[in-house]
Amino acid sequence: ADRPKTVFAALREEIFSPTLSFLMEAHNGLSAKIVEEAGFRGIWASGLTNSASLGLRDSNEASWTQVLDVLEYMADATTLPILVDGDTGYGNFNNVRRLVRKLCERRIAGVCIEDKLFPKTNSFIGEAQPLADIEEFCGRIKAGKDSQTDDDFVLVARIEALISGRGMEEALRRAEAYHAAGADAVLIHSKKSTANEIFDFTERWANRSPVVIVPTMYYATSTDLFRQAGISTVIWANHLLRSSITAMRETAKQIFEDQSLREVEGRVASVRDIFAIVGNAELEAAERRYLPGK
Ligand code: SPV
Ligand code: MG
Repeated sequence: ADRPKTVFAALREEIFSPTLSFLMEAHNGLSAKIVEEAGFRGIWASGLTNSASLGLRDSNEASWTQVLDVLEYMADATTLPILVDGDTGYGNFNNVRRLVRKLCERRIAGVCIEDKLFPKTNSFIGEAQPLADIEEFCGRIKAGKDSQTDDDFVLVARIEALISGRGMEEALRRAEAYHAAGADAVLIHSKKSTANEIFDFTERWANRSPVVIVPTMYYATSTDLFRQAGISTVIWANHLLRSSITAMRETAKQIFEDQSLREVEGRVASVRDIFAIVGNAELEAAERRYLPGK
């Protein structure tokens, strides 16, 4: 009999399949459910939006175990595989080892670590952020891969060389080193408004390993061009948090001004909708089964 696919195998399939895959950002159990409801096949647990949803900056202000707690709610809330933004791995090789073991225990299907230093700063802040030494970062990758307790766990190595202004040769040198160290895929990041440097990279990298991208800044580039470039996976990195900020602001402003709910009722999700999303129907069925007199 076919055994159900694990979340680890599901993420590995998204990353290694020849068709373009999409991971949608989520930052808690509810947003994870909404990603699944929309039809996506995988989730990006963003560091930026997870931090922001806690009211914190994307600077490792939340501890890694606080992030892990959020991830546990997300994994419980969805059947989809989750690729977590593991920032720099929260330290050196030893921190990465413990992180990967704990992610595997909680059925988090993969981690992305970036070649910077702890505490990290968001890639879109400032210029020329310091990068990790290549050999030291390769140690983090090897340690992570050696620590996974499921064979299908995915480790993505994120290259910040283009963002930090080190150029294409440095980006390719790092991609090669991270691939050789055992990374399953590389994430090439860019903060340009066009995807030219991404396509230069993919052409020269020639799919020696799958390539993951985050087109937050080059959002106007057609998805068909990503497909043609042979990219494995696109991450829509922060758009559920951003849309919720817009919606929450509008609602808060309206209720504040009106001192009444009349205008907003009908424009916001109903209370019944909340019950449906979190699965109250299942609880009612369980009560009929387990609670006397129901
Ligand atoms: C995140 O979503 O936290 C990311 C992507 O790491 S970025 O904000 O583009 O660095
Ligand atoms: Mg991040």
